[in-house]
Amino acid sequence: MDRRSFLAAGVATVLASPRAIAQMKMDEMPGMDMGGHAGHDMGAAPKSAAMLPEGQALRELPLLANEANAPRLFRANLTAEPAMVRFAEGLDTPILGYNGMSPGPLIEVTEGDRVEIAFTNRIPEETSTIHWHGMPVPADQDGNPMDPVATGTERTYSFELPEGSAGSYWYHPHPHGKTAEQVYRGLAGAFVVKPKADPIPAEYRDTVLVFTDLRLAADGTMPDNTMVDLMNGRVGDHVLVNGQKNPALSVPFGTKRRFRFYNATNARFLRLSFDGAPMTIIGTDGGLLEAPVAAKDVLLSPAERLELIVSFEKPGTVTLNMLDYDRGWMGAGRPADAGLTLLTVNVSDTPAEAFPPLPEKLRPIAQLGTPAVSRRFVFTETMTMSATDMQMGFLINGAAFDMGRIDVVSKTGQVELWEIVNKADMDHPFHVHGTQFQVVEHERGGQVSKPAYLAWKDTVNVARGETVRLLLRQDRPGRRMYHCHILEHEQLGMMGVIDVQA
Ligand SMILES: [Cu+2]
Repeated sequence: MDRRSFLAAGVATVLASPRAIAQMKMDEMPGMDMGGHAGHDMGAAPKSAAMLPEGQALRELPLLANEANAPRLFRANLTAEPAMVRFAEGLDTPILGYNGMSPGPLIEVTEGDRVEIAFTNRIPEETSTIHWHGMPVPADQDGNPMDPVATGTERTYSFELPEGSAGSYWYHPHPHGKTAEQVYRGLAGAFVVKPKADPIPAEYRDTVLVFTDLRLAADGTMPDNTMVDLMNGRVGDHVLVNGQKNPALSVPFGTKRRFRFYNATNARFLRLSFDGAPMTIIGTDGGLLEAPVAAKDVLLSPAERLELIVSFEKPGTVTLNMLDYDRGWMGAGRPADAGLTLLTVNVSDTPAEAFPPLPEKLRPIAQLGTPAVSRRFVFTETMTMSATDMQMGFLINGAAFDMGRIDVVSKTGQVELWEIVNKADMDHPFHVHGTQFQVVEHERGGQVSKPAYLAWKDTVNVARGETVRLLLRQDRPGRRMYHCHILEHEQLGMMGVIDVQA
């Protein structure tokens, strides 16, 4: 049965029916292969009973300490390890943390720096890696699934960050078959590369907000992924900001604040707006735009980042809220996100000292030139069922990920046009390792539209039924991954390998 006829048979009804759920328990189904994790419950996750405290002062992410005593060198240790945290009163939650925390410590370096990070994997019985999402690092330093770090072992990642690479990157595990679980259990952190000369006035400060997603069972533990999670990507009960639910920030009125938004969730689409404070976009995944762009709301698909300036012009309460966004959903449990408040800003009636204006020009962005080759990547979803077996696939050009297969051979320094065609019923955020690309156009229903601004990005949402065209160049040789950043989709096959040859 193909996926469409399966949908026609009523996936929502099937998955919502307790009898069907019992019958479809995956561990009772021989041949079920959902990425190697047996025993998933077929139903939508039960709603969490846990109440999380709100309104605590927004915590600043602790900085990862630089242990080097030399200029232009950043040397530090990161350990992935089990930890215990208390999200809800009276409930201990086992998580995975970097240096015991989630999100992991904030890494802050300056373009031109050399980075050496010793990584220790203390996750029991699992391999892991650290992938430097979006960063221009050598392929063998990029934490690919082909380079696992075994439990109980250590390796050092080292790379140099070239001039012009300032941007809002992040780090997370990328081991084969375990990325989704290790990330939702807590492994993700922000990695900010600062420019040598920052055009944004220092008075605006620089506040990193890492959005993560949390689902807690009544006993405080994090439940395993369900069938619905595997189809849609895991969406929890709470969206956290720097590990807190709806924390509070206090500023004097007249404050202009620079925020870096990070969507570090497995699968949650964040359409966000400040109620009562204008937003201006100044940067994307790979750094600053050419000029500021005013925005009423912003959409961050999983793994995307934005830099924003928010003006708190009037005393009172300003909230950062989620708006509705329909990214396509299979089965029961579509999250009702519209109206959720992620952050509360208390704007006092004491006026701030005068803020210097935002510059009209931020930095030049050179357009990538005429492409030497064009490539086409078609996303499809498949679902097959028989009396004893059910298989789902998330495919690129008809194939599921195979670590031993090279899907694309490319050349360093060559500009390429990549056409990402989403023929599936869900949005899929597309990510390529090792470089930043420029989106050229979107096409949907025969309508072609240009992006609102030229920008460096490493992740772009490809809406269902949409085609996104982008220009890209890989400057370093080696094997690079490209994949959907709904991590459950990546796990179920929506990933490929590009071999960039020198
Ligand atoms: Cu996807």
